[in-house]
Amino acid sequence: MARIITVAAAQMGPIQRSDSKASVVARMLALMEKAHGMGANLIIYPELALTTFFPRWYFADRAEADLWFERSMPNSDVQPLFDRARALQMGMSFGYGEITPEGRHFNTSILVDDLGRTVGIYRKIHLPGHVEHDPQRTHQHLEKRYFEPGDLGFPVWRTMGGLFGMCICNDRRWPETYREMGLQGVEMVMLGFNTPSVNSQRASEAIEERMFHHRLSLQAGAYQNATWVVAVAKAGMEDGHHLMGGTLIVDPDGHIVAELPGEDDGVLVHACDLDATRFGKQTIFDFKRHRRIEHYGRITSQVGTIEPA
Ligand code: CDV
Repeated sequence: MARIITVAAAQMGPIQRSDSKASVVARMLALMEKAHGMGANLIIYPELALTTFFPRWYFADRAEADLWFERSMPNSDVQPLFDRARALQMGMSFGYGEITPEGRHFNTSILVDDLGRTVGIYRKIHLPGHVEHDPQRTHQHLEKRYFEPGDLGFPVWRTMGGLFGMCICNDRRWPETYREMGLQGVEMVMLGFNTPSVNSQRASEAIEERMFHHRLSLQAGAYQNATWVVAVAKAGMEDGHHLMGGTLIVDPDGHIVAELPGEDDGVLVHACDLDATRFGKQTIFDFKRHRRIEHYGRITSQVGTIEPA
């Protein structure tokens, strides 16, 4: 029997530094209405969906960046999203900068179920970039300055009739991300991303190459863990810096089943059968039968490469 969740990957075009949060929320609401009209019961927005990708801006005084962060979730700015999603009985996930009551900073995504209840949050673990201003780069990527690595691991939640997990942008390039969730039986991994179309340390790298690595990572993660993967871009020319698109949905066999062209606000909807994860999980990636953890010690005991003498 099929267990269908009709998912909407809600790509967002650029958000300029000068854009108000109200205007961004209005755009997200318009995407939600469109997704509902297309039959979706879960909508996923990008990483840092409420603001421009602010880690490209260097503030000598770190606290000046705090204006980009949310001190509570939900809050009055985003309440219309929560209200409308609940009225439409639509689950929802989006990314935002989080400041905790203790003043800690995270790059976070929230998952809300179709009854409007917060299921959980995920805090980005693989933070790319650097801490200090780097004049060698074509542009700054200061995630390591503004966020600390997530402290919640990679949780998977049983909700909305399935097993759901989240990761954020650079996390998608790391096999450990998917395997941590795969070991909890994940059936759908949701992620948002802001990926510059230029490699700040290798200007010759073509956007096609960056798109190739994006697809490769998502497809491998889906196949090797027999899970759906839904990846949602913030795209286009943002504050003079270009972010690539590539919003897409991968099935549990690793095939891209839907992909959104363009770099504007747009919705990609696909009916995902969560039971399609069964075959892979019960055969070639039946972890219980086939994993050989006695040979995997380095994966958790060692960070960098140690070459043999
Ligand atoms: N927001 C990101 O995590 N971006 C990275 C870039 C810097 C490579 C990414 O993995 O897409």
